[in-house]
Amino acid sequence: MNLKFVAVLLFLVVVLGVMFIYLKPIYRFREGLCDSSEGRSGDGHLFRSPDLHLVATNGLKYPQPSITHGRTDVVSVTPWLAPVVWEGTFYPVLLDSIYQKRNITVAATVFAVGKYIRFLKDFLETAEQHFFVGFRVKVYVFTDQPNEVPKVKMAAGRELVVRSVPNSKRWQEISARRMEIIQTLIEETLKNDVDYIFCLDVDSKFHSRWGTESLGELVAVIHPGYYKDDRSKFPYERRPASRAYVAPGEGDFYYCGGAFGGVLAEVHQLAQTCRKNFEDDAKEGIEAAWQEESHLNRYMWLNKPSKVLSPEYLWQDFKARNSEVRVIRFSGVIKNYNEIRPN
Ligand code: UD2
Repeated sequence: MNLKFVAVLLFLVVVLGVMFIYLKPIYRFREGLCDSSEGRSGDGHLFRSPDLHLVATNGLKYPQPSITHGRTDVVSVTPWLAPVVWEGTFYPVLLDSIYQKRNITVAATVFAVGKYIRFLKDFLETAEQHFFVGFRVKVYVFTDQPNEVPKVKMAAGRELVVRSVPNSKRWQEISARRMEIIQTLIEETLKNDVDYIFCLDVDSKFHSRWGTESLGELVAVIHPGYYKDDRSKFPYERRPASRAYVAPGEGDFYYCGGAFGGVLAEVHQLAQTCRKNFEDDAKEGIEAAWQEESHLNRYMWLNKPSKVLSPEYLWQDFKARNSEVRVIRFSGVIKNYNEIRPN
């Protein structure tokens, strides 16, 4: 072997060694990023590659924050810097550990008036399986038929409270009056007792985790019917005479009336404002296009939600699932409006 050959060989060994030491972590980093977009279960196991994991002081492993982490196929932050929660944008185990330390209580309200009582059993049973499992939960059912409320076994720390409300000849009235009842519930019962509240439609079922990732000061859910549309297509109230009016060119998302929430003070403010605007409109003979949903949309335009939930948090069973919707957490069941509504 001549000396020249040995020198070249040595040089190559050194270069390859340096490449191995410095490039391996980069390769693994990329590998981790690729893994991060696959194999999500919706229940906590987001990542397969252990290489990226940092060990927190409490022993939890979770991915290092990264601007490229998460989703690139959907909007995951608003222009006012509120997160838009999609599967893959959060780490449930970490979030749960943070809120467990705070020992929070979450309330849910649901109205089952007239024939809508038939939806209650599925709603309650699936909430037991998926809604804030492992946390203290109080579900408030408002109904005109308290004796018909199904007996659903609640886990330890979870409670069902049934309250009577009158029926009405108009479904619009039943739907819109929820704001008034939520306002009163917060004022008279929940203050000092509950940390967060979610107000949900009864004709719906949970299918997958709805948990701490949804918590925020003021939380709105993007309506599954309009999340791909331009704002000009949103069914906002368009008559300037209504207090729910949203002018052309205004509006961020079209939000659902069927799910919203947040801390008590924020939801109280929302419910009080929507109720007052709905009632003041009624005195002038106006009812917004989508009742309290229209008022909620006006409210959220003026008071930006601090957290926005993707349509995973209120899908509609009659819609085929789109590819960006990796998990359906809660969805409205198919119903025959003519048969169940009082008018
Ligand atoms: C949308 C909204 C709903 C509401 C409504 C406009 C979603 C998924 N739904 O749904 O929240 O904003 O537009 O008013 O965003 N209810 C009864 N008994 C009745 C009628 C209604 O209990 O006879 C309650 C029940 O909890 C129901 C809710 O009111 O889930 C809303 O009524 P809906 O489901 O008929 O309203 P819908 O499908 O038009």
